[in-house]
Amino acid sequence: MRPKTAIVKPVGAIVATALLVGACGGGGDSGGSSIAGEPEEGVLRIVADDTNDFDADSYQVAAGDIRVEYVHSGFQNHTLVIEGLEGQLRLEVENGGQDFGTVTLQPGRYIIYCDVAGHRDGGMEARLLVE
Ligand SMILES: [Cu+2]
Repeated sequence: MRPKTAIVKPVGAIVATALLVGACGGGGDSGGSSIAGEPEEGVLRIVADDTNDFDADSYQVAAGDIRVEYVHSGFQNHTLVIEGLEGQLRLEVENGGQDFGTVTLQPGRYIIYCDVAGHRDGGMEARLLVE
């Protein structure tokens, strides 16, 4: 029985570490869908749908060069821009498509929205925390 006990201890430590890492990385991602996956450093993934909404009310990404991935789960035309930085990034999707772009962001709080007429007023905006 003694060897068994000696093996169990290190395994327990590894599991505890994995749980801690998972807790730190999981902030804000309550979706749990396979599309969202693990948050990747420097990548901001946003999903739009036909209810004129993004898949979250707020997003978070590390400052610097950010690859923005805009994914559509519906059919309507949607765009993605950052308030005040409309000239730097404008992604557009429709019919379940995807669009990608890169933008450099300093730490701060931003608002992202869809600039298709009426969509932002209909709630198609979200917060973006860059830190
Ligand atoms: Cu839209």
